[in-house]
Amino acid sequence: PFLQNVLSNNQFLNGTVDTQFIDENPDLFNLKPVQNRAQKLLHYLGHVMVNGPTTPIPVKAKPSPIDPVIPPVPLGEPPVGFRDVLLREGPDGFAKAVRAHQGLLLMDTTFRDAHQSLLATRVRTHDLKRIAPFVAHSFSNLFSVENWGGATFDVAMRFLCECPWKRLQELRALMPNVPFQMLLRGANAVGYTNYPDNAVFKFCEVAKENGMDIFRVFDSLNYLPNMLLGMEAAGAAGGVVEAAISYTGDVSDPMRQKYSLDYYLKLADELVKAGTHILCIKDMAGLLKPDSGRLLVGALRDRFPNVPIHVHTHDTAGAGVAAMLARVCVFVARDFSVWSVWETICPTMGHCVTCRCSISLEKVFDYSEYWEVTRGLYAPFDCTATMKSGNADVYENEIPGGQYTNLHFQAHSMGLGNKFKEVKKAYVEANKLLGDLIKVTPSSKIVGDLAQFMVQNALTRAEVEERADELSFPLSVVEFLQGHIGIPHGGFPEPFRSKVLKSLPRVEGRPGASLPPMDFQVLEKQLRDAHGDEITPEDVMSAAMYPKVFQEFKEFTRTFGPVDCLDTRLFLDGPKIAEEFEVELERGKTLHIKALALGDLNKAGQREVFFELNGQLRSVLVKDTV
Ligand code: 3PY
Ligand code: ZN
Repeated sequence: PFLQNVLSNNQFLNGTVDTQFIDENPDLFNLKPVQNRAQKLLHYLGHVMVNGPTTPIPVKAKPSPIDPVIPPVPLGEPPVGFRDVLLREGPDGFAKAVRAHQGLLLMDTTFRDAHQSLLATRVRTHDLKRIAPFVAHSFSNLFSVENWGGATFDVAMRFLCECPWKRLQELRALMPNVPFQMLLRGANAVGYTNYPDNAVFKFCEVAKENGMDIFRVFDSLNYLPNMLLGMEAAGAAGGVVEAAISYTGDVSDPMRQKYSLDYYLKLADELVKAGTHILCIKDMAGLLKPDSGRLLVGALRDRFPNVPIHVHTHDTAGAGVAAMLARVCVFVARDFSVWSVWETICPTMGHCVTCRCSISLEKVFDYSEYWEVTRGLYAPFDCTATMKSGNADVYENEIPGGQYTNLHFQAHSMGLGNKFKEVKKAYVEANKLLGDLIKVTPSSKIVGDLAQFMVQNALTRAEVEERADELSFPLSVVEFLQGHIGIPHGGFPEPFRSKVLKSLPRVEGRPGASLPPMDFQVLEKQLRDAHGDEITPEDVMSAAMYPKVFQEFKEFTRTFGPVDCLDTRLFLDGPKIAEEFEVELERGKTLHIKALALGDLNKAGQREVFFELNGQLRSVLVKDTV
């Protein structure tokens, strides 16, 4: 359907209206905002046609021209799923039901961790929404869909120019039956550093109100006080608390004593004592080999017979599936995505479904097909463009899945593709310098920053140690040593820390405890003054987490309108000349657009871009910055 407004309404055009017409058809008079939004979108498309994508593109590849096919979805409501148990019986009852479940339960990570690891977190709400009803209908017995948190919050606003909260709301409406799961970085919420406690609490509260169910809470140093804070915040919001122990080292290697079986079991004791509903082993780098997994998960199962155990792993070295299958008999819930082969994500759903679990393999084929083709749309971000094989060197460098591909991109974009090996070696050395850390966001970024610093300045570990008091280290490294993200297991490395910090202040204990609370009323007022009265409680939380990114996102939307309604190919690449397409602004409000021509460069360095919008000629002037 074309855009419906009063000027295209037959009754109005025939003059057969009475005085109640306006009252009965208010939508038809909603002219300006629609036209305004339409004009802004033309401006965006014109901008992309002239200057290329607004989002940074790591790989010189175009989105695939093939459109994904959405598998058929039956009419009516989706079948009842595990969310029903949660809504009826609350988090405790849900946890009991999960533990009592015979057979495997799966969490699908495709909507979050998989594309965070493989496609630089770039999958847009548009493509998630298209497949969401299929997931709700076909995989109603999933333990959960992980679709939020981690890096998605930041990237949605920063690079996709869309609102992360709207993603959550829209997916919730389309998948009412499957529990949603998010990744909460403990006291770092969805950011890279500790926030004031009340910001973490408020964040969880708003997330729960918007439809989040299960909060996987971790801390990048496994620092217990930070984990407890995140767990408390998720629990107070009414969420299911899934405390996650970040796994590093190798529990079956007697030479790796720092992160031994005993270390993990003691930490698990604390988390269970604190009342976690579910206990997770978060193997973010894919280090859990079959034997180590059997040992660790088996020990946890024996120790906590009433607590559901959830295992998350990655497949960087290619052993993820083997490791998962080796543990089929010992654990309850596991994470999968549809993408795998040798990549840095979780093992494929298909592999697992062939084991004991009640998911239809036929449906998994359809699902994989959709994502395989959709993945082609994100070719400019696909790690396989530069990374051609998996690598068991991850057992040595312990780089988490998302960071592995990220560092690879970075090395390539700096023309240092052949230096990736060097960066990974430096990463190992940087980790030793910092005292052998758990490495996951944000501690992994700190190790990565130090590694790059070492490569750029051609420094060995011995040289860094020796010259620690005179080198200018990356800020993230200095702040880590100051104690801004908590205290690592075994304490800070000395004398390295003292040499770097000299007289700089040190944070004592849990950082959030000494941060002043955030004043949300003041923040809301500032946002209203800057952006008008349409600021929502969700916007306030976006600004609390990422003030600058939020401001830029609002400014972008003011200029370019709601770009989240464009197809991904149009969003990234713009239309070709003579291409015709439709854009659904909202239900029932569809724009019909045709790209007509690109004008010559004028004296002011601009080009006029011509479109047809719902049959009318329109043009926009765009500064050519290329
Ligand atoms: C994140 O924090 O975003 C992660 O995915 C950690 O594994
Ligand atoms: Zn992960």
